[in-house]
Formats: sequence, C-alpha cells, structure tokens
Amino acid sequence: LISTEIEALLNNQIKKEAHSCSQYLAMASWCDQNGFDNSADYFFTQSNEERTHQLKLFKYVLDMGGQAMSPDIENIKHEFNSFKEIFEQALEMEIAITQSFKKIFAACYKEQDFVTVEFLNWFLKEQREEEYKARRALELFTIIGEEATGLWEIDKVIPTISYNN
Ligand code: OFO
Repeated sequence: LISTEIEALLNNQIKKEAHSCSQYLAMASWCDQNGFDNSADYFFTQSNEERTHQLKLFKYVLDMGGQAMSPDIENIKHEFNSFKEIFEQALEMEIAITQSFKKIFAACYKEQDFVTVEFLNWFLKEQREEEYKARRALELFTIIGEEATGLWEIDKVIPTISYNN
C-alpha cells in the first residue's frame, strides 16, 4: 500500500511523463517539417519511451492499491526558433524530471516507503541516460558546427547517440 502523499506525488509524475511524451512528439513534428528527418525519428522514439515511463508509474500506483489518474496535458510548445533550441529544451526537460524524482525519493525516505524507492530506482538510471543523450546532442552543435552542411551532419549523427554505463 502507498500513502496518499506518495500516491499524489506519483500521479503528478505520471502527468509529467505524459507531458514529456507529448512534448517530444511536438519536437518530432517540428524536426520533420524542417527537414531534420533523423532527429524526428529520434524524438518519436523518445516520445514512446516517455509513454512507457508513464505506464510503468500508472501500473505501480494501481498495483499498490492507489488511484492512478489519467492526466490532462497542457503547455505543449510547438514552435522553436532553431534546431539547437529543441535540444536545449530537451535537456532542460530531463533535468526537471530528475529533480522531480528526487523530491519523490525524499518523501519516500521520510515515511520509510522503501518499496516505492526500490521501484523508482530504475527511473534514476534512466534519467542518467536521458540527460546524457540530451547533453551529447548539444555537444554535437559545438563539435560539428552549424555552418555549411553542419546541421545536416548533426541530424545524421543524432540517432547514433547511445549510452552504455
Ligand atoms: Fe525522460 O523522463 Fe521519463 O522518466
């Protein structure tokens, strides 16, 4: 069983994962419309991953006797000033998600909910990967450069970013 406080925090996280899922979809749309087809595929994959995160949390709340809430999704950004801005926002989003998980962990430790801690550990590792990928994508803008065919090169390399630790 989970407490009502943990249930509320997890439902809030479900909402955030659903937001990330939709936001990545909007990023995929922008990339596709602007000719960055490989990055569009990358964001479709990211979006699918966020959906699985949402469902993982959703099912956990139900398994633990709680009420999982299907969230309304607001504040999706559809317009971006540049290709690079998308990755800056992706990194910001992932850092905010990590922070949000830290708050849930703090609440779990306070009430000694080690069952939820054990469940949530998977997400911390996932966040390490997600932050790494977003940071790596931004590094490509510096290493490859945006001049001449730079953006085209960056778009080619984005889907090859992987994290093995
Ligand atoms: Fe990328 O955020 Fe989910 O967990």
